[in-house]
This record gives sequence, structure tokens and C-alpha cells, in this order.
Amino acid sequence: MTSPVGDALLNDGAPLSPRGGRVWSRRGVLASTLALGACGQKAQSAPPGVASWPLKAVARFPVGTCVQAAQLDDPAFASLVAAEVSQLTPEWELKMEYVLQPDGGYRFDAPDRIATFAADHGMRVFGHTLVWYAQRPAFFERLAGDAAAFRNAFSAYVTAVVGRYKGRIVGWDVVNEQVGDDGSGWRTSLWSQALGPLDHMRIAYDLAHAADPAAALFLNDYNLESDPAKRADFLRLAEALLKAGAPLHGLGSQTHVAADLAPGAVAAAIRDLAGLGLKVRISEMDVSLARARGLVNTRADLERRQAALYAEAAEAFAALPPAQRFDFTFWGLEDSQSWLKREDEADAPLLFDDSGRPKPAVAAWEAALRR
Ligand code: 9MR
Repeated sequence: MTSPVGDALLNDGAPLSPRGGRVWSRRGVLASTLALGACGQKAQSAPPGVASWPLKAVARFPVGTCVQAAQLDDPAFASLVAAEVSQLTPEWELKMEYVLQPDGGYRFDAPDRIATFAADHGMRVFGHTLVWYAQRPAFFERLAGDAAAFRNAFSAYVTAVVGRYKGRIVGWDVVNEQVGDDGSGWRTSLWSQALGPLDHMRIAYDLAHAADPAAALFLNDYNLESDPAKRADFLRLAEALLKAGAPLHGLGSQTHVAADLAPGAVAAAIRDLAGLGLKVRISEMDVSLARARGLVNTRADLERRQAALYAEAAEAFAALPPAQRFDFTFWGLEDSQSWLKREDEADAPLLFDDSGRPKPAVAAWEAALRR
């Protein structure tokens, strides 16, 4: 059996297999990629036109998904994850909302579990996220009047979380979503008010770097494709951090896009971000059908557009210099698990359907990598 990309596989060293061995039922996924007696044979019941290889077998860069620890209790889903991707990002269990307790203590049970699953399967882990304007834990609110105590607790948090996973987490979203929408500049947050608009970020990068010098440190944000003014602010922030001496190693574009996004916008954003010469991540990609208000098309049209956007992202990312391609992460694998379902139950933004079957977007994403 040969790989579709010859010896250029970038994976965990585990044997990779064509997806054709999969039995197309939710529970049956479990047996699929491991049951390689069926190597090379297409399952009779596979939907026509679906891709035949795991995502990570086709990509020359790490491919990731977010996960929640409890999702790994589902053997079928755990098997899908193990078969398809080479990197995991805790979806929320490395955020302050989970790690930081009301009394200032920390809990790491869930992220530890994800890290163990990743290690058991030879996968990388990415850390998300240390500083996020959207989180205002009561513990820090209470310290806001005491500058020294606030700074100490903030420093202790970054040092403890990054230090715990030293050597086990390959990179961190140190600062997440710090740029406002529509070119409105940097956001005001609990952190910026207590420690300074630029300083709170610089301190976090410095401490994260000290806690794990080998970890790649990122700045991450959303709507960088649809909002060029925001993208410009994002790049200016990255430059300001670099100028201030922060150990910023890469830029992450979440790439939560809607199916009616103009063709070319995703590729333009990826190229623009790469222009700074830092590492680049596609950090949370999904393509919402429900948010595509600009299209009055059929569901089938939206799904075609969804596949095209995934392909556009894959092609643009693959075109970057290898040293800049840190990883391509999807914000979930199965539609049923997407955060976008909370907004609209009918949405189906991911690569695999509710039963773990690959959608046409998988074939499109993989085909783009073979071009
Ligand atoms: O998908 C995540 C959802 O399950 C969490 O409830 C939420 C709050 O922690 O965060 C979601 O992930 C967000 C990510 O952390 C940052 N970019 C936007 C993502 C979707 O809201």
C-alpha cells in the first residue's frame, strides 16, 4: 500500500490506512482504520465520492481538532480522532473558566486526560488559551484593586499552566481575540486595565516562554478573512509585540467562516499573515451553513461552497513555506459536536457528519493538498 503523498507523511508514526476500511455506522467507525485487513478495499457501503485517506495521511503538516475530555469516552469518536488527526487542542478545558477555581486554585484533570490520550496516540497537543478578554474570573475581579496581587496571581497562573505541560504542549495561544472588530483596535479587558494595554500581553509571552522555552507562542484571532481592517489591526498588534521584545512565534487565524464568504478571502488572509514571516496556524476552522445569510441557495449549494472554502484554505496553507506551516486545526470533526449547533441546530459546519462519515468537504480538502 502506498500513501497518496509518497513518503511525505507527517504523522505520529502509527500505521496509516485508507479510510475505505470503515464501516459506515456510528459505532462501526471504531473498527475502521484499525481493521486493515480491508486495506485497499473500499467499504461497499461507503458514500460515493468520499475521500479514501485519513486527513493526516494526506497533509504534509500537522492536522488537528479540538476535543473535550468527555468526548473521548465515546469509543467511536475516540477512534475517529485517532485515525484522522495528529494534534489535539482542548476546546475549553485549558481556559481559565475551567482551570482556575474560585479560590485561586487550579484543576488539570480534563486537560491531563486529553494530553494522555494524545501521548498514547503519538499526537501533539496545542494549548488554548492563556489570556482572553472574554474571561473575567471572579478570583481576578476581586484582585483588580490591588495591582501587585493581581500581577502576582496573573504571573503565577501563566507560569503554572505552561510549566505543567512543559515538553508536552507544542504551542500556546498566549493571547486570544485581543483585536476588536471593524478596525476598532485593541480590546479593553480585565487584563489590559490591570496590567496595561500592551504590557499584559508582553508579560504573558515572557512568562510563557520562561516556563517552556521550546513551546511556540501564538497570537490568535477570528474574522481575519472577512474583516480586512481587523486583519490590519491584528498584524499591527503582532508587530507591536515583536517590537516590545515579546517572544511571539506565530499567528493563528481561527477561520470560523460562513459558506457565503467571498472566494479568495481565506487565501488572502493566510498569505497576509504569512507576510510577517512568523509561523502560521489555521487554528479553529469551520464553515457555517447557517450563517451564510448572503446566499439564498439550496442546502446543496451551500455544501458545495463549504467544500470549496475548505479546499481554498488547504491549498493556501499548503503553499506556505514548510517552516511556517505550524498546523491546520478544525474546530471539531463531527457536526454534532460543533459549538455552532448552539446557534442553529441545523448547522453542519464540519468535515464529518453526525455519524462520523466524511462529507464531500473531506475529499475537497484532500484534493487541494494533492494539487
Ligand atoms: O467551542 C468552544 C465552546 O465549546 C466554549 O463553550 C466556548 C467558551 O469557552 O469557546 C468555544 O471556542 C471558542 C474558542 O475558544 C475561541 N474562538 C471562538 C470559539 C467558538 O466560540
